Amino acid sequence: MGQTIFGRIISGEIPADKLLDTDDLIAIRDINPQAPTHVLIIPKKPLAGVSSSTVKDEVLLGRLLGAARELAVQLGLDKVGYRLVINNGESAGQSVPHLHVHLMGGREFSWPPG
Ligand code: DGP
Repeated sequence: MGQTIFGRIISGEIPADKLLDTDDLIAIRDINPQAPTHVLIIPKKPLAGVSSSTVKDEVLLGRLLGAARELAVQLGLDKVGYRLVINNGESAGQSVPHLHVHLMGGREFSWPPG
């Protein structure tokens, strides 16, 4: 897989507003926020999406949700609620083919999402 914009942010080539940087993931503010708080949690491993992961990635997949949980506390969203989204594939709205979890909060969300 070629380098995506997230790969270039992970390598430091492109700057981003980073909230977290661990051995296996980063969290950055979304450049085009869909909520007052909108953070992307991105594994450093360049998986294109959930569909590209395997059973070997399950610890990493769990870490993405664990990071979301911790960030939600740090950002004051845990008590009021927040939405986690993973778009998998273009028809689902995925525009960057590097797995990422959207953490959004600070407004009301409707369901179904449309
Ligand atoms: P998705 O559509 O699920 O693939 O989400 C991709 C998100 O990535 C979208 O909400 C906008 C965000 N994004 C795209 N390019 C950049 C960038 O260069 N920097 C940051 N911080 N976010 C970006």
